[in-house]
Amino acid sequence: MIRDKDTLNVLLDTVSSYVKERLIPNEELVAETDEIPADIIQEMKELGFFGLTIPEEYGGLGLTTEEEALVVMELGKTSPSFRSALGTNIGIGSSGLVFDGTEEQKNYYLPKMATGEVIASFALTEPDAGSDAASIRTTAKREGNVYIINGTKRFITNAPQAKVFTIMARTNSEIKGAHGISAFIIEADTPGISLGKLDKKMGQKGTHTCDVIFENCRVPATQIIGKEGDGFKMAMKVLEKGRIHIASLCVGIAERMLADALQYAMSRKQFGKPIAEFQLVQAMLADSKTEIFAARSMCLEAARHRDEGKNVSIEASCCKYFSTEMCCRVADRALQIHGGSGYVADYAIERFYRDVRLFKIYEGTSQIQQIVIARNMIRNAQV
Ligand code: COS
Repeated sequence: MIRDKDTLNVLLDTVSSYVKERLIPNEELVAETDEIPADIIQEMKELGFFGLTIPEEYGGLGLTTEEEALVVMELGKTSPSFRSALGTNIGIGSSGLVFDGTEEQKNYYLPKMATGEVIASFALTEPDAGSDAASIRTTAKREGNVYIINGTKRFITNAPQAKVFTIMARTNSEIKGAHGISAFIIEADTPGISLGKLDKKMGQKGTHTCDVIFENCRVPATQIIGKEGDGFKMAMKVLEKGRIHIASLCVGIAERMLADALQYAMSRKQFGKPIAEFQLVQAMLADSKTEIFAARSMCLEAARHRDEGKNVSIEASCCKYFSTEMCCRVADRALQIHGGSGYVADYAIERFYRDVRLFKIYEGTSQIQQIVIARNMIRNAQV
C-alpha cells in the first residue's frame, strides 16, 4: 500500500540521489577497508534511513511493506553493505518488538533504533541450528525476576556494532521444538555477553558478522518479547517480512548489475562492433531484464497483500526463493558479458558476484523457502 504517492516519490528520489552521489562513489573504499566510513553512517542516520519502517509514533517513517520494498529496491543499486548497516534496525532487529513488544519496550527501544543511536541485531542461528531453527540450544532459565541465558549465536549480522540483540532462547528444556522457545531483547553490555572474532566472509565487505556468546548472562524478566513459548513464532513472523525485504533488495542489485552489463556491452567492441549487437549477448540481457521484471512484480504484489493483512507465508517465500536465485543468475550473466574484465576487480561486477551469493543462504536458504511453500500448499489443500 502506498499511502501518499508524492511523499513516497520525494523519499525515493532522496534515496536514489544519495545512492548515486555518495554510496556508489564509496563502494570500492568500503570493499578495500571492510568498513563503511563513519560520515556515511552519520548521514544515513540523519536522512532517517535507520527508521524507515519503524512506526511513526516511535520516531520512524512507518513505511508500509510496499513502500519499504520500493525504497529497498533503490538502496539495492549499490554495494549491499550500505543496506546491511541499517538493515537490522529496519528489519529483523526491530520487527519482533514492533510485532510483539510491550508498550514500555517499544517506547524505550524503537525511537533509539529509528535514529540509529542503537543498532539492533537478530540472534537466532547457532553452531548446530541453522535451517532447523526450532532446534536451538541456547537456554534462558528463569530464576525469580531474571532469566539466565547460556549459549552461542552464530553469524550474527552487525553484532560488533549492536547495542541490543533480539535473541531466541529455550525457556522450557522439556519442550524440544518450537514451543519451548522465547524471544528476548537484551542489551549488548549486559555482563556475560562476549563476541567471537569477525567472520572472514566471501563478500559483503563492510558488513560484519560474528558469534555472540552468552555465559550466565542475567537478564531482567521484563526483557522477554511476547509470551513465554511464543518466541519461535515471533522469529518466523520477523523472517517472513524479512524475506520480502531481501527479495526486493535483490531486485535493486540485479537492476544495477544489468545496467553495468548493458553499458559494458554497448561500449566493448569485438569483431568490429559493440558486443551488445550480438544476439547471444542480447539473449543474456533480455533474460536478465525479464527475470528482474518478474521478481519486481512478485515483490510488490506480495508486499501489497501483506499490507492488506493477507497471509503471505507462501508469497514471501516465493519472492525470496525466486528473487535471490534470479539475482545470482543475473550476476553470472553480467559477469559473462564483461568477459575477462568481469573476473578482475576493475569492474564492480567482480564484487557483486561474490556479494550476492549470500542472498540464497541467509534469512532462510532457497531449500527452506521451497519447504515453506510446499508445506503451506499441502496445509491449505487439506482445509
Ligand atoms: N508466522 C507465524 N507462525 C509461524 C510461521 C509464520 N510465518 N511459520 C511457522 N509458524 C508457527 C507454526 O504455525 C507452528 O506453530 P503451531 O505448532 O502452533 O502450529 C510453529 O511456528 C512451528 O512451525 P513448524 O512446525 O513449521 O516448524 P519447523 O521446526 O518444522 O520449522 C522452518 C519450520 C523450517 C520453516 C523454520 O525452521 C525455518 O524457517 N528455518 C529457517 C530459519 C532461517 O530462516 N534462518 C535464517 C537465519 S536468521 S537471519
